Amino acid sequence: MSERGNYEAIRKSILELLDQPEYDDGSVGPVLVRLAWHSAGTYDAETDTGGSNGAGMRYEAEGGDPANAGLQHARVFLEPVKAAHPWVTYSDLWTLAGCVAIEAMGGPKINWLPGRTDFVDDSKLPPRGRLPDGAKGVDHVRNVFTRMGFNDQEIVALSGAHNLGRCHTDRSGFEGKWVHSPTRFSNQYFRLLTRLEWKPKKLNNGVLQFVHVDEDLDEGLMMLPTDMALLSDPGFKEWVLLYADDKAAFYADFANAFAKLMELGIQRDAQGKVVNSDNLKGGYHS
Ligand code: ZEM
Repeated sequence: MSERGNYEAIRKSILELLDQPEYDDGSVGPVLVRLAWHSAGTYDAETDTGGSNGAGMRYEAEGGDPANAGLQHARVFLEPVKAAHPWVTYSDLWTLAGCVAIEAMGGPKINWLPGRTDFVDDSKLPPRGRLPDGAKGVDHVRNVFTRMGFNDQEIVALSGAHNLGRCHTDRSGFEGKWVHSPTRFSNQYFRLLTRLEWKPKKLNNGVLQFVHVDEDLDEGLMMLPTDMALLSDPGFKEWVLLYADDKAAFYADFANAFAKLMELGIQRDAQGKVVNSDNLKGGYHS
């Protein structure tokens, strides 16, 4: 029997590559989550452009967006999975990898559905600059995520992904991790955001971030200006406070919001079959 359509086999292959002792904090999970998010986060609800369909990051127009710096590492890690299961589309692989990584790192189960296409529909290509800029503030964060179709509660829940991974000076200009255990999904990001004292610090490269200075630690923790923005707006702050206190609420809301993120721009019929992946006019195949 053909393996085509056996997404359990894909999940297994992804799980097997997550632990990489030489890479960052020992797992490629965080950067896979970021790949999934950036593949989908270009979506614009009004024009129905962008989103994970098409896996546009394979091409320079989207892959070369400075916001996507570093994500080539995530794509390279997934190449053996694609090679072992050539029938899976990149757009399904990247989104599924993010979900599998979240679950494997102790996060909630994400409802993920297959069916994305790798056909690139030129009329759906997102311009650069659709992804959020960590140096900005409240209005920017709200505008970018409202454009995708998210409300304040969903924006804050999604931001809890910064419990995972770290910033790399050579990718974004920011440096450091948000929590001490960056390969373990939890609500620690919200707890630290609300309970520690954060001070602005200008890095040698001129980039401004926020740090918690702890003399007992070799390495301090960090927050982006956009993370701090979640505290300075009442509409965001109420959710930050809730998620700091209520891990179960965070897990449930994160799972819903991340599943919704992975579905942006994907239209399905009542049976869950994608209806806008076939017969794309003017598309080309990888
Ligand atoms: Zn992030 N993110 N992000 N994010 N992100 C980084 C890293 C990671 C913003 C942002 O500028 C940055 C969401 C929202 C927002 C992850 C997941 C999700 C980095 C560091 C920056 C600068 C990149 C580097 O240097 O490698 C901004 C401004 C956001 C909204 C306002 C959402 C939503 C996410 C998923 C649901 C993850 C997992 C990482 C860690 C990546 C890694 O390589 O470790």
